[in-house]
Amino acid sequence: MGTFPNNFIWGAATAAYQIEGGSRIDGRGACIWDDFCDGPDNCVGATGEVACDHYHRLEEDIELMKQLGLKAYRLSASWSRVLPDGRGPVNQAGLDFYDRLVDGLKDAGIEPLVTAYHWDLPSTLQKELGGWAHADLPQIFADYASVLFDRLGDRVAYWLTINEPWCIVDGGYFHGIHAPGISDVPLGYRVGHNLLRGHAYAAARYRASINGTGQISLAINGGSRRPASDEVADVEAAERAMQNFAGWFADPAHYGDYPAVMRQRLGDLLPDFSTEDRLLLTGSMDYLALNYYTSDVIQSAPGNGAMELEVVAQPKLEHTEMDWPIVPQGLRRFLCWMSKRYPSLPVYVTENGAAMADVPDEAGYVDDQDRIAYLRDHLAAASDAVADGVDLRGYFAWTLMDNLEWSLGFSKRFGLIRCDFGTLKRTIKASGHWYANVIRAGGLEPTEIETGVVQ
Ligand code: IFM
Repeated sequence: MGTFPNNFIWGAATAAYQIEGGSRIDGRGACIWDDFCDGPDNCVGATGEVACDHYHRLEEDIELMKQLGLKAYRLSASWSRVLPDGRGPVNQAGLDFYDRLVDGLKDAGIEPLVTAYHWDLPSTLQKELGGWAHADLPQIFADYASVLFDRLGDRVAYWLTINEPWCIVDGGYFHGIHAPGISDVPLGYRVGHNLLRGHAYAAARYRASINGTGQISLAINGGSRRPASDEVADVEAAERAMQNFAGWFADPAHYGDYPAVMRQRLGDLLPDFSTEDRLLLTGSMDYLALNYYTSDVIQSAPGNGAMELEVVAQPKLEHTEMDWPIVPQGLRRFLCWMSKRYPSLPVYVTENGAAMADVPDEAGYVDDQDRIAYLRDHLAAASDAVADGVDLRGYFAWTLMDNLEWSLGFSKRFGLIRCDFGTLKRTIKASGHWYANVIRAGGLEPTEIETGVVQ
């Protein structure tokens, strides 16, 4: 088993809507998740109005990051906190919050990685323009991102434009289970297209800006797609599934267009990029930012959808509270597949973690050995990928603290730190202490690797 390179960046990640709260104060405008969670059946009764109240507790939270020994922290900015209507005048109080956060992190020796858009579109843009379906959204997004680059870019060296465009389309536009709650497949592909254009425009603006000396990318969620058998049809179906999943967004952001198999099979559902858009997209990722939770097994299924495949259940594997099979070696395969298809880009795992059925003791302490096992086995798989030649430079655990898991409200806990949503008290879990040791040691102890399972 391999180890991790020197200067490996050990981090943890969060997102604005999931932790900040303070949704109606200091000039913040509403976002589509505020609206979505107002719908009685959408977020199991939860809203982001308070969440972890990070907006009022950022000093305390940075102190906790220091206790974990984090080298980096991935945060996202709330667009409607910075620009309440999505465009127009800047809300200085909102921008000041991120300025203080970045300063606090730098003072603590923690490298900030800032995501400009983690799903919380300003409501006004949804109501007035129809959100990301509108052809002008990419430019409006780039204008917003530039406000962040100008104000924070002197201290922030790592940027992500957009988090998980696949999830935005799949949850928000194919299945209607995420904001804005629409089920319209052709519209979803248009939205995906505009997300890619928005990423490209923002990346170009960053690189042209005075602060544009760092690295910028977009976070792609994915996993491996293993064939159910050695049959050629299954092997080809699994490869199609990979290209249709991670390749959907990574191919355009690296090569300037969708994978050929998507063009062939989806036809008119995929809009064309203009020549200018292709040029801006090509090479628009300075690094691969990969979010990983689980992997699928795929078999060929002639006639089943455009991709003619189906997912085979993996009942023998343990599942997390999200009902996602636990497949550590899928991370290794995913990292290898991505770095082969998009060579010469450094790789960061920008999210990885597990929702578990945490049971706190009376003091709020959680002895989450199941989460430790998940993280340990995934880190072992990541170190295998390093040994395979993947240029892996960092890993961000999802997530720093329990938070609002979107339409599942506060019912799913992924945190290294427990947040009591009644009192807002934070308590570092066993997994947080364990991760602090990993960071201190620069990797897993050999004895821990030996206990890892292989899937
Ligand atoms: O909580 C989410 C995060 O916002 C995006 N990636 C997946 C996580 C777990 O579902």
